[in-house]
Amino acid sequence: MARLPLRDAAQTRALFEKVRPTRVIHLAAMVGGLFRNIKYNLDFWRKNIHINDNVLHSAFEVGARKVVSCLSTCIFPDKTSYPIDETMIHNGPPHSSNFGYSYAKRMIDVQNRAYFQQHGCTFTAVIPTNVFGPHDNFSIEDGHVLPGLIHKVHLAKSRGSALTVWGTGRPRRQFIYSLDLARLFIWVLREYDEVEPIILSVGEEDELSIQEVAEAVVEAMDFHGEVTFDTTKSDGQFKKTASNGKLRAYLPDFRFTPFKQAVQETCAWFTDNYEQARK
Ligand code: GFB
Repeated sequence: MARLPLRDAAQTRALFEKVRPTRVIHLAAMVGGLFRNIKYNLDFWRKNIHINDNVLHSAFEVGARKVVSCLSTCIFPDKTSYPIDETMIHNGPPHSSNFGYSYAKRMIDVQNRAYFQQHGCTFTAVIPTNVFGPHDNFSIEDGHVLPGLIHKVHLAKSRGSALTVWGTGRPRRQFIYSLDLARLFIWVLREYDEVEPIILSVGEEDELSIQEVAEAVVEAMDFHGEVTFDTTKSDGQFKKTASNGKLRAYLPDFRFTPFKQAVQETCAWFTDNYEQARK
């Protein structure tokens, strides 16, 4: 995967001048799981603000017809009613663990509205829940919970040691398989014409506890060792239950890959590609 100099305005502009895209899917970001966010709020804020402004403004300057950027359900207010929907992004402070990332991502929505107001641009954003799948970042320290647990189980199996799940296992999350998310991105790019963002999520009823997620990984990896919980580690936000009502109004028949199947496929990919996997 090529690394592009998107933190630099001139180099980003030069890239867009060269390619002159008519449609842009903007995924570039500094990202990480809970524990990376806790450590680097300043870097998450600065890097993402620079990347987002450079990408959006370069797209505008070369006349791109559409830009679809990527937000996240972790940017929603921490203290809120549930389920959370697209109208609630700016209703209160995000969880303190990832305020740098969250405010930087919220500003994409502000910027999209401003491009529409001043120039009539169709720059929009999607709001996925926790994404996982093949080619993820399986780093234990920096990555998200699902790839982190897959890597930990792999190591526990090879060392004959216990699996340690961080936190209490009680927080709840909705997960989306990266292949499902990719299909939905293409739909948004082609068919979704609102500037208002749209949540891309499985239903509220499909939300899982971290303990249930660990159990799914243990089963998929055929792990028979001990499972412990390190409650000295942060739980992060307890939950961020999102409504997929808007998505369902557009796409009532979209079928998400069943969670256990998606976990199986991701575990198999990691095991088969252990040497090359990002970790
Ligand atoms: O995916 P994750 O790191 O991020 O999940 P968030 C964190 C939850 O999983 C916490 C528990 O409740 C952790 O205590 N957990 C258990 C683990 N074991 C592990 C492990 O081995 N690794 C990790 N990482 N967690 C992120 C945001 O929040 O959500 C980001 O910080 C991002 O900004 C992402 O947007 C989608 O869901 O808590």
